Amino acid sequence: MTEPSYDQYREEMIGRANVADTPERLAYYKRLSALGTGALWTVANKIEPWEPVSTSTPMIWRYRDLREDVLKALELVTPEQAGRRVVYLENKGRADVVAAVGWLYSGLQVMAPGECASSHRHSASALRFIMEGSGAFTNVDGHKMMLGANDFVLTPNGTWHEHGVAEDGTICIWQDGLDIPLMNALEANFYEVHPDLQQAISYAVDDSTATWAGAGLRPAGVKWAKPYSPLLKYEWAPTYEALSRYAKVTDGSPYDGILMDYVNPNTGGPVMQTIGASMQLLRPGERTKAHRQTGSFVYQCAKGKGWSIINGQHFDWQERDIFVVPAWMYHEHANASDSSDACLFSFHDLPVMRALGLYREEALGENGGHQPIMS
Ligand code: 1HN
Repeated sequence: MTEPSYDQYREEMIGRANVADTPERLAYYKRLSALGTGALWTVANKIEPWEPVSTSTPMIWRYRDLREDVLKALELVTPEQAGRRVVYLENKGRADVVAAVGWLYSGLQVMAPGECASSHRHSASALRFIMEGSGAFTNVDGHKMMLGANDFVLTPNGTWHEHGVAEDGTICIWQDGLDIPLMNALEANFYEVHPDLQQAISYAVDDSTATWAGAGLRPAGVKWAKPYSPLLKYEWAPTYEALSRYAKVTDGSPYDGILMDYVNPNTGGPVMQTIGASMQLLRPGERTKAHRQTGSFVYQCAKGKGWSIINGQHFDWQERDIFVVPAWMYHEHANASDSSDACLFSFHDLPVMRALGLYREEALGENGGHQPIMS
């Protein structure tokens, strides 16, 4: 067995640890280790990097590569056996915590007509982005919702939820997004199966969208005290219309084109406490400038085609492809079409960054310099 060496972390700079290994020091480190301790200067530079060093890798999962094997799961397991019939996305650098990027989990769930998975709840906050099929539904705390392609749905932490597909529907595939890795890192993750397996439908179908998605209107006298959005389903048609209308009156962001956040209509803030989500539109031929942020992002192309450059790597994407941007990596997006829009759905952990006072954003300057962006 080779002896450990700490020389690799040395830095030739005042204020940083710079201690060479000597036989006497190595023997000392060994004694400390046997006592369940260590010399901070051997690890200080590693645990205090100058800036965030993500262990996640920029990655893309192309739908045309995955779809057949997602459908194959229908033959291999029932929702009863599997609990959730899902193919999850594993980041090369995050396999140990089952993350797609950073502290975010993502997977593709498939259900056939007439199937319904059992109701449960957990500390993790969750969302769905519907990819294909008709007749999918979800029931969140008794609020049943019918789901169509590109609809965005919340199942906030602590809410009972179950999903299924109506008898007269078609095979449905949707993307799940959760903060499970974060909940496990915080050692705060609980899970419960609903005592009745299937929960009752307690409200009119789609009542949450009917109540809270009014264009700039709020239902008078309706109180909402929970820490997440009372609007649980954000439909695609009004989302795309909002982006298209906004695009007519703004230049948009140099880094993101026409970017709109899904919001909690009760507060104007993010949809859930730990996960935020956005939809952005890149106009025909649009190419954005590079920026980077603290926080991790999972993108899904909802419309059109284009490419992104993430940490210097080029990724071509088209409808339904999913790709990730790890924390503090420069990224820029481009619409590959000169005649139609491209839309990117994304979810991220910026609410966590902001709540903890950790949010930062920086632009890559023309000359390669870095410029902080205040927001
Ligand atoms: C979950 O509850 C769902 O509700 C999907 O469909 C994926 C992955 C890990 C933990 C809980 C769902 C999940 C999940």
